[in-house]
Amino acid sequence: MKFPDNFVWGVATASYQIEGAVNEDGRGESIWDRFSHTPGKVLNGDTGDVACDHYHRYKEDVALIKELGVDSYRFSLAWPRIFPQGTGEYNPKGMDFYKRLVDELLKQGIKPAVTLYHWDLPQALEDKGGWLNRDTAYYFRDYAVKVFQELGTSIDTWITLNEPWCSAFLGYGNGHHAPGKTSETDFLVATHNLLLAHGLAMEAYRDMGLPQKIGITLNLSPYYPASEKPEDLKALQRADGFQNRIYLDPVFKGKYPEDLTDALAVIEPLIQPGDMELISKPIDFLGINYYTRGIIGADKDGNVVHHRGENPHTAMDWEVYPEGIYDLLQRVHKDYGPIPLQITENGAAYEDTVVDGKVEDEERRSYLERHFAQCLRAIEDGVPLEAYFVWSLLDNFEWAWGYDRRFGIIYVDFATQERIMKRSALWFKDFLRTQR
Ligand code: IFM
Repeated sequence: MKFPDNFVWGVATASYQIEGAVNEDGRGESIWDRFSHTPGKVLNGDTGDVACDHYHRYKEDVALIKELGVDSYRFSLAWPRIFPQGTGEYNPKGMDFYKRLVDELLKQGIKPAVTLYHWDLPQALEDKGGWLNRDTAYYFRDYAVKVFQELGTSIDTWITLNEPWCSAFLGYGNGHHAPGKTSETDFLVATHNLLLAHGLAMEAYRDMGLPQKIGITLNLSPYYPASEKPEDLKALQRADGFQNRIYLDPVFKGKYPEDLTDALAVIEPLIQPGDMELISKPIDFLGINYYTRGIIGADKDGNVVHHRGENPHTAMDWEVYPEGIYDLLQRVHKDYGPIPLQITENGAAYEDTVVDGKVEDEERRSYLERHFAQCLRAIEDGVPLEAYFVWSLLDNFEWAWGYDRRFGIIYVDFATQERIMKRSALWFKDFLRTQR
């Protein structure tokens, strides 16, 4: 496999999943602190209180990133470190942590790719309605402006939101994630406010005239029909609408999908003049997080049913389907391009064990290799894919699964905080050498 010379290789993480230090240097409470400390919400009662202790060990972690030989490191900022109440008083000490991290990355020649929002909303804003409150979008814009001012041109790539579907649906629709609300209507309200937040940050960024790339990251899934029966095809269209097009269409076309009539009935009254223009402000690239495909059919009442694929599944019970990343890239390119694309997350959880100080994670290594091959195939077939980030650098706090699901290419012993490069990391390192 030989990727283009200017292709960007990276590894990715997110603030709440790795930082720990939740009470240090003036950080405010986030919805994930509150949620993870609520009994029954997270497997084994795990919390992000310590996580990978990255807040204190960031230099060691940057050294590992350097050793891998990647070009870029994608991480997110914890909004409540910077504005402990979400709005109002700024906390320079919180920002200083990210300045130290960015300095260290630049010192090591690694390009910082920063996500502004990877789910850790300040709890104080949730207390005012969170993403159900339109004001949150404006608070997000103010937070983004402060970050742009403080970190400015030292950042290579900006990402406004990570996976708004997860924030909206898992957070407000089915309640699996913080803040744990369960309402279909709320999912849609949150969707619009999140997209508005993205649009407002985009506008502010362009107004500031900053030269670096900025985009949004969506978790997209290629969907395949369980059969060619009309009812299955109809279910497929609906599933694709609620997972993919409900974010892609507003961002690229400035409108919500017309076939989702029940969703539109909720969203349309929320749209204020100018909203859709903001949401569809041109982005420099689209970030795509890909993990698996969906096989969709209908039940006897026409409801969407997810079928199980025949290939091996990961520890998340997600089917390994590398061709899906190719199909997805082609589809986005065809339906929404031309637009540069980045795979901002791809990876797999497996039950890793340490034997004689080593972690032989052949399944993860093979998962990565097979997905790389499909990415290269997409590039060769004309898709403007410019970057790929492995999820994740480190084993970390996997949200409602706590520390039970390991996605890292670097093993973390959470009792001692020892890091061990797994076989997949060593292979990735060798692979990167062949690309130089
Ligand atoms: O760990 C998450 C990440 O925070 C967002 N994308 C999916 C990953 C695996 O579930």
